[in-house]
Amino acid sequence: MVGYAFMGAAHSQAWRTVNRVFDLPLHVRMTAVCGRDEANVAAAAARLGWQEHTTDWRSLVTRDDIDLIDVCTPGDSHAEIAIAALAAGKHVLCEKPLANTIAEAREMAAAAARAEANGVRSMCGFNYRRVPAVTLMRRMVADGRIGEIRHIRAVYLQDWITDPQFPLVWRLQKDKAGSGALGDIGAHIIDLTQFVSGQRITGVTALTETFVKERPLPQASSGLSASTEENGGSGTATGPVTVDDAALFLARLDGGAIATYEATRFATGRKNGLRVEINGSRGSVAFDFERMNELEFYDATEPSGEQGFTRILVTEPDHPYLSAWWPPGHGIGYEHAFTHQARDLVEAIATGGSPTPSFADALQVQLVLDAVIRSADHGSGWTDVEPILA
Ligand code: SOE
Repeated sequence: MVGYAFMGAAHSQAWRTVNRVFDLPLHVRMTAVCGRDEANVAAAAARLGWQEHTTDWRSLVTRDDIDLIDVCTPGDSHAEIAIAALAAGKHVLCEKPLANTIAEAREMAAAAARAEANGVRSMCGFNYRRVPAVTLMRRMVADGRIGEIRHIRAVYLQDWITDPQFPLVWRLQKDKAGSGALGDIGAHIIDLTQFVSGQRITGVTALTETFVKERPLPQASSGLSASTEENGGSGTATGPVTVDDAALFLARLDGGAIATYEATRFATGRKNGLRVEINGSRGSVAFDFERMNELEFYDATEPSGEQGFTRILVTEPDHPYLSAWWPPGHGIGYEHAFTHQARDLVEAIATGGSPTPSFADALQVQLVLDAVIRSADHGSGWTDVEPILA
């Protein structure tokens, strides 16, 4: 694994757990973790359960005793690491968004397609697909339970940078992150809604905003937390925020649905408010991450007078992934989606399956992000999503 902050910790938890919960044909050995700082990566290896640590990711991709590289770094290094790993015949799991630019994402998808022909698998880490309620939502939509899809309404709301004194961490720098709320959390709802609806976004009209344009430089940061103080002194230097704080857009999808999307880190009081509602000709489904063990379902074919949103408790052995966990009615949490992701990837590697979302799927999300940015840059004009086969 390369990188060990928030996502690295979540992925490590998954790798530690996956064989203890799921019966899989392969056993995961957590061989080595890589980071830039020797002391910090050594501590991370001990804390997260990796056998070795290194500061040189290139040494990992050429090792014979390593089969899979898990890329948990900021977006600016995804392409280089993932392409080198694929070329060396290693399976790759890469965090989202796939890359910082369309050019990089295209190169990564091409590298993945070449490697796939040699039995090498790759997957992009859109973890929310593997929340059981979301997987169930997709199944119900595919089974026609809500009929023809008309509306998709998706928001991803956080508030961790509302304080203007919150430092300029890498997620607020375009050269490191590619974009702001759009790529970090907007990418999740783009992927999730396309996954659940089975439709793809073809065009958008968008608006982005950066509310706080200058922030204190961080002295130390890890994951989503950072400090502006070092050795007891307070940092005074500031730097420009080069990404969006919020991104809103309308979209059309290829199956006829129309959609609204909102991604922001300025929704005061909303911590991880990912909510998706889909309205169809026969009913509706709605998911809210803050109630992640539930799915709301409205069946418009029920007799009138008996209709109403039903709360399905997605905690039963019949539900996706859940027979491996706790007895009926005992819920799961954020980290489980990562374990399910690890499970699906390991199984695909073992059985020769094609894991999803593939790098090509993640490239398509990247093309939507790019259309949103182009639309916002041109006064919200209607902008087509570039076709995947350019
Ligand atoms: C920060 O906004 C973040 O950690 C994202 O990077 C993750 O993808 C999301 O799952 C939670 O929030």
